Amino acid sequence: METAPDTTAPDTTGEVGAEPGPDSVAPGHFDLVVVSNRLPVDYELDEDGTESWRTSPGGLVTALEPMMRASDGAWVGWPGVADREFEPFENDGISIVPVRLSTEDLELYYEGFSNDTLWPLYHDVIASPSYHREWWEAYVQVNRRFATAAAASAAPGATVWVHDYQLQLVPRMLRDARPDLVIGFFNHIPFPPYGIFAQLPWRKQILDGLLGADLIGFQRLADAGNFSRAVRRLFGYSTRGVAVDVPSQNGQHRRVIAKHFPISIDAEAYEEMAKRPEIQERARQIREDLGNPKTIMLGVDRLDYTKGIGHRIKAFGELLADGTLSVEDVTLVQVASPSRERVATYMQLRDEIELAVGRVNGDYSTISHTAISYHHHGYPREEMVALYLAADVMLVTALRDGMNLVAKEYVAVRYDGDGVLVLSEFAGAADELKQAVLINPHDIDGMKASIMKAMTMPKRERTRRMRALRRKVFDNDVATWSAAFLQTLTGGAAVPSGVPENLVSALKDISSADTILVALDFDGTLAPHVDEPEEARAVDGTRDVVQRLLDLPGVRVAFVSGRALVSLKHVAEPQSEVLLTGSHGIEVQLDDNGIELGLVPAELEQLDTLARVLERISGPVFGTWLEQKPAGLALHTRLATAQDGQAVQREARNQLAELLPALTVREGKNVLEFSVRSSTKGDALERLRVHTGADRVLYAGDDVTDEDAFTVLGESDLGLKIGPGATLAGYRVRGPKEVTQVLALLADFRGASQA
Ligand code: GDG
Repeated sequence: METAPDTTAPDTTGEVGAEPGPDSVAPGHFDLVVVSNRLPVDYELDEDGTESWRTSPGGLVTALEPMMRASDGAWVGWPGVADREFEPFENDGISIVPVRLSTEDLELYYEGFSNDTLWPLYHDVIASPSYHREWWEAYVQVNRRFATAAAASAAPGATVWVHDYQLQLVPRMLRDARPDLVIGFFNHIPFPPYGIFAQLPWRKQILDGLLGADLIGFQRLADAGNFSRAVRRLFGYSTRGVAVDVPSQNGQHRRVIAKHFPISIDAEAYEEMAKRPEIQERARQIREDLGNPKTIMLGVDRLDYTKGIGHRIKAFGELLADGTLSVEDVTLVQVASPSRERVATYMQLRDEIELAVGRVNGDYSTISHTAISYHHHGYPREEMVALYLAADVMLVTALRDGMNLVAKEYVAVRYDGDGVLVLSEFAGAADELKQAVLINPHDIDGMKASIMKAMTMPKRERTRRMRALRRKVFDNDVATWSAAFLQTLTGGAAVPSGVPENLVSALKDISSADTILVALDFDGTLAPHVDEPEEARAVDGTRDVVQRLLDLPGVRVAFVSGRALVSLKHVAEPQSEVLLTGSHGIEVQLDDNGIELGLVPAELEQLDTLARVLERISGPVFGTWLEQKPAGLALHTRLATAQDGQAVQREARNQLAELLPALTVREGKNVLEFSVRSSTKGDALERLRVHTGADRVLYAGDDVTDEDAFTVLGESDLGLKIGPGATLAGYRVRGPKEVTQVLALLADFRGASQA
């Protein structure tokens, strides 16, 4: 049973310590600011006392580097050494803004709250999360420090991209201090189902912290769903598809998008390394050093309990024990790179894994053949690539993993089209890499059978699967990932003119549907915005191209506007076959030409009550009058004295709040508008889809209210955003002129496909 949401506002962050807030700093001058716990550079101190900075070549840096350089970017984060203050500096074309962390911060905020509370909680409580109020307070304080550094770096109107679970409060802190910023957040780890998330004593503060962002990115569709559900349960905010409407103080809503953006790797760089002769030589060498077994299996993980290393060793040990595998034929290479070594659970895990490895090796290794070649080290990237090349079977058996980049790296390296990937369903990568051998790591017998399947898979099948996997990884590499995120977040600062190539292909594709509905917003989409709404007119050529579409069989055209229909008809002068919806879907004019409100009996009854109450209140007061509105009434007080006007409005509000609490009320200058129906362009579009029975829909719009329509589009529909700004639409053009070009192309393709 759903419990009633508790809608009391959370105490976002609490007043903790004397940390200066982000609102007390002056803006900086960077247009793009990335914020992550760790900087992309490590501080190093040589034995002879020389200090230096070494770039840590993570995927994120590779992905963001070109954009950071192009747009005057800064990176805010911790440089990896405690208790040291560093001035901002420039490294390889990127400005680096170091944030200081004390030894105590590391213990409480990082090892404690981040890695011993949030990490296990967000990974299905595989290990028990610890909850300590002291850790939480440190988390708040350190988040505030990151937010302050980001606020001090960001130029007015800049874009700030915050990364990962260590910094979930930063978006809200930043928004409160700097409402001018465009704020994105990406969660690299899973977001847990509500039943688990609800354990967190500070669950509301965390959600509220994240909702400070304009866009919250997750790895999987399921993660974004879990987040939206938590928001509904805890705050009662309305969510629709990927959109979350967060009430703001002025009675309006701020729209936050929570959507999945599966992260990836720099696939080409991995392939390029794999092709280097010295790395291929190294792969051969590894094989030889292992005694040239028939099959090399490989596991590469941070030594973490989420990675299922123990389950993997158990399955492998049992295959040796029951004689299915022989140590002469197979070796498992396990790289377990050191991780979080000061957290107790990780110390214990290391003991457990090394005990298990020791047991298997003790029982089955021979002098010439080691069952498990185990390495508790970090290796250079070149060595990892050589290992991937040498491995016939790659084992990724995570119990829960946001994405798992190792799986994608293995695929990128195998340009020879060989090698088999065994992949856990519980890794985010499984959503995309469906041609891997997918396993449930909890099912040891199932995993053993899958390992055998991988080992004995015929070459043809191996190649077929690997080819498909490679296409996936190369089509969505890390550059595509970051571009998609930033594009959704900012809409691209400037939208180029013309019709982009991918939109042309999408138009060609949609043109062959049996029936198409072309639904178009008017202001800003067909007509440029003007100061006087009644003077808006569609750009030249619109009428002709709409006529061309209307003349084609199986094509319906609709205008979907926020204007009242009377006004829409006045400015758009639509042909009679054009279907119309106005007032955000409250008014509808379909083929029968009559304006229809589609009010249900309960709404008609409310309308009656509304009219009665307003007439009674306003009737005796000079200078007030009522105006009929679609699905409601407006109470005008412009010609009454200020005192009378206010009294009438107050009385109307009070009585109606009691009698008809579900009414929508909009306040204008000397006017109060009451409506019995709240409707969106999404509702309008769904109505039109049913009416026309269209198989596929093209919807074009420029405004935030058009996002409601984009939300209801399906996979095979086409959403077209006009102009810049965050959007759910898959395509974008600059302005109304481009819209006529788009419609003309659609008419051309449709005409050609029908010919
Ligand atoms: C988190 C999420 C998500 C490992 N050992 C060595 C080494 N590695 C590299 C791998 C890979 C990376 O570290 C590990 O990435 P994963 O994705 O596998 O896992 P997490 O560290 O847990 O990362 C995860 C990721 O964030 C990104 O969003 O996919 O789900 O948990 O690149 O190659 N690299 C080198 N030597 C090693 O010994 N050079």
